[in-house]
Amino acid sequence: MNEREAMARALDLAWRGWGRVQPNPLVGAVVLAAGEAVGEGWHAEYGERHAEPAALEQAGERTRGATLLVTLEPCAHYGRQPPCTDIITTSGIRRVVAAMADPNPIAAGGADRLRAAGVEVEIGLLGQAAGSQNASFLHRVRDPSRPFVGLKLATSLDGRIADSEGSSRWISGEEARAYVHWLRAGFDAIAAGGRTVRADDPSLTVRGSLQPRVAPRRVVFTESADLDRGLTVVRTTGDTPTTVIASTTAPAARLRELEASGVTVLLADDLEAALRSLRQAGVMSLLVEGGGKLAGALLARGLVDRYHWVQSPLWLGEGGVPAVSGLPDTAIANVERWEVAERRPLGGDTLLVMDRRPCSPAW
Ligand code: AOF
Ligand code: ZN
Repeated sequence: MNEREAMARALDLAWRGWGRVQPNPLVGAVVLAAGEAVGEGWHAEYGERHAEPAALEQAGERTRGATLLVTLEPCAHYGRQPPCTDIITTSGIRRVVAAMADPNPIAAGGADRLRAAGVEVEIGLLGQAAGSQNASFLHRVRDPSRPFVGLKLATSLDGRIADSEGSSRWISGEEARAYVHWLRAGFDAIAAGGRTVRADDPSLTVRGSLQPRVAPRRVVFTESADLDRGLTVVRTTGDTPTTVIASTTAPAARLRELEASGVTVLLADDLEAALRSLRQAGVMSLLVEGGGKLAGALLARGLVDRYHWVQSPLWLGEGGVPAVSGLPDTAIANVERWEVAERRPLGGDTLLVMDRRPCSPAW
């Protein structure tokens, strides 16, 4: 195994923390000695042991003179965990390769500390992939104005999210649904627009094999606050908290009724203000699952960072509900092209993950 392969393995290991470590980063580490991976580690649980000491412990005595590959620059601070730099320098590791620098100012500086202790350090191997994997963490550190916003839509080949009768159930297959539950587990909140909630009565909960450390809260964007008390997201707010974002002009009686049901109400007159209040309320990442109006409004304002598109092999026709509505026309000469982060089959469906901007890592 060479260093690049070991870093690719470290990136794979880091995914094991998905759903368990946010808002902290996904981190994986591999100890490479004489071309062999002798230790593997990952950050498994928020606030608990970092990836580096986990990999070093597995390598035992074989850390002497070995190389440590890690997806993020080792931390140099006392947080919930002691500094990884100290553990690395006493382990006998000779060389550290990090995929990206730590953008977190409190923990950064690890590379310099290691170099001062005589360890060789290189930063940047598979940096783009590491930045993409930790897009939400990078966003949290760099942009305090709103959460990282993911948009997930399952559409027909003709770009519809529901048939002409408004039914959106079962567009995608079993594997795509399992993916969505896995995806939800890694976000702080799952959102939908009021129309979708009224039409589909979704539960917006995580029901896959991955149990998130904290169940994402549900968020409904509805200017009118017109949500019946019998709707699942309202009825079950005691189990999984629901936040309703309504306009300041929404009827006060409706707002009181929702609050009496245990729902948190936030008032905002535009999407930017709505996202700002969510961030202030501790939502670092938000997964929006439709409908087409909310998706279009967010996209039109440049408020979507990543698009998870599940494309299903069927046609729904002219009367079907468009996946995205209200996007302003753009001439081809002026379009912004999105960056493909991932594409793969999900059973008979196809997943495409795209970023509005490349997630440039920090170094
Ligand atoms: C992690 N897991 O494997 C690494 C991290 O509060 P602490 O001590 O857990 O420190 C969190 C910071 O440490 C985090 O924001 C990141 O900058 C750095 N590295 N964090 O949670 C890890 N290596
Ligand atoms: Zn650390």
